[in-house]
Amino acid sequence: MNEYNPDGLESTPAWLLLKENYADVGGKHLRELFAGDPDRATRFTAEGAGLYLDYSKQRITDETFRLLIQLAEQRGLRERAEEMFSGVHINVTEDRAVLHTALRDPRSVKLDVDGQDVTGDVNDVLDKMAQFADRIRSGEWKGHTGKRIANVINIGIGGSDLGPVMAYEAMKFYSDRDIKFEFISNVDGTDFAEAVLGLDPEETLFIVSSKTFVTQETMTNANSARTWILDALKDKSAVAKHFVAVSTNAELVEKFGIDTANMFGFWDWVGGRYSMDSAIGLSTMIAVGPDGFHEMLDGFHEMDEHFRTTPLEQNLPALMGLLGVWNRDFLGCATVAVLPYEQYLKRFPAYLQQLTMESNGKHVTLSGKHVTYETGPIYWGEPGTNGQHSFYQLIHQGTSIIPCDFLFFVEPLNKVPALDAPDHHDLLIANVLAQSSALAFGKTAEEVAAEGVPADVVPHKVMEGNRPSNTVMAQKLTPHTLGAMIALYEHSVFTQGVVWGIDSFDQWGVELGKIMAKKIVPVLVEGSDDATLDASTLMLAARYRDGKNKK
Ligand code: G6Q
Repeated sequence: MNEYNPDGLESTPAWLLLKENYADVGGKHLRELFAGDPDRATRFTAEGAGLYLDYSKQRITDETFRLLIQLAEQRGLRERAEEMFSGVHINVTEDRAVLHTALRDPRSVKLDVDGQDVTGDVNDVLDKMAQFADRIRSGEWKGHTGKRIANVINIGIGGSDLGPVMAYEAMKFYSDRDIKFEFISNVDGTDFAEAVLGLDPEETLFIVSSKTFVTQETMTNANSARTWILDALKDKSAVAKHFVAVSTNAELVEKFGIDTANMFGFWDWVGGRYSMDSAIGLSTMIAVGPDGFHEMLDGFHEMDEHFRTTPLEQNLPALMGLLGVWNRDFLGCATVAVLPYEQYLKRFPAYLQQLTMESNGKHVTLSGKHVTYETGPIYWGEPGTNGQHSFYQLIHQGTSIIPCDFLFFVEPLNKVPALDAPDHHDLLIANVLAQSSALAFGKTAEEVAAEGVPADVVPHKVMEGNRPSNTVMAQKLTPHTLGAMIALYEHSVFTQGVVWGIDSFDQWGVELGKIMAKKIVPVLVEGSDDATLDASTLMLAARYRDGKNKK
């Protein structure tokens, strides 16, 4: 294999040919593409790990498809993926391996990286988590006063929060309904106050989830939680019964007062946004049980294997990643809407925002050169059908093209009777199919006029169409399909990062704001001066202080 050149994208032969291809395809309408090639609805599909992808409504031809596959080959996607799976330090700026895939390897896999028995260590933690989860679920673990735990609260932020919240919501149907789950992330005290409102401290367990155990928001919330417990239970030794930690920092965990026997570890090769299937998923495991958690890991692993071994032409994450590059760099689409037609996936778009945008929101290549093309798009979305009654207007008739990912399941988890009315689920699916079709094919002025619409209103009712979308379909939302779906996006993000030549695994962009917040605290609290701060910030801080003093 040629050595990977992060800066070589624009001289890659397939990239140059894609430019020519865009000159031809860019002006074509999906109506025209389908009329000339109805078979594309069966040809532009792929299946793997229980997921079915229809990308026939993307604005591509066979030639575009062929060139995108060549692009992946010429950018060394396969080889880079092998490097990731085998523990090469592909997170270059932090000099770290990127091994979230090892979190879901079967026990039989042998993987030693940098002198560590990775699979062995992963399984030791999983076993320890399972024992603990069982003790909470069975009521064997008691609080300080002997009551069983009825409330589990995860305290964490970013990668130590979004995965656990999303997974809990997504698998609520399978969760233990006798335990109430809450998630505290924001340093805004309201988040804490509302989460503990009405809860009995004697029945509450806090999981402090922080890889570093220094994150300002998490440690502030953890301190409030300790105060809340101690105010009620009046005994320092209660902390050991009401707090456990998920972290890589045993020293600080101990200093906080948590028994390190109740600390669940992970490693620096698990990035925050890739950590929900590590010990960060402890709340998830308590909710769905060790079996449910392992079923989810199996789903992740099946997609990992699909990504690793399936030819690129049929490879779901590679295809989704490449189509994303096409839409971003050739069609010029700045955002992607993720639209799950599944209420339980209501936090999935928020989770994907971090996964995709923190990973691929980068402006330099691995070698530090400024990119001369667009990288990660903005991801956003809401569950269907709610979005249809708000922002879909802009997707249909606005001036920006917004590619959409529609997600849905054949079997509903809740069959709700609706006598004398069509079935909820049939209606839900009719809506998702209607939306992707309307977006692709639209409605011409002639079609609108033929309905007797007055001439002056016709332009307002024209739907231009030609809005691209993917549709991802699975039989049923289970822990397994959830795992496969998350891995699908993880590897699609990876694919794009390889094409763009960027480091998808660092996040330097979030650091500066954190450092500045620390500097601003004394200005607000003590009124101290800081000549390094800008005039606007100092004015706002002064006004805040005045307001505080007026209370
Ligand atoms: C994710 C990021 C970030 C991180 C949080 C929490 O990839 O690294 O979102 O997860 O800043 O960090 P801690 O787990 O260290 O508290």
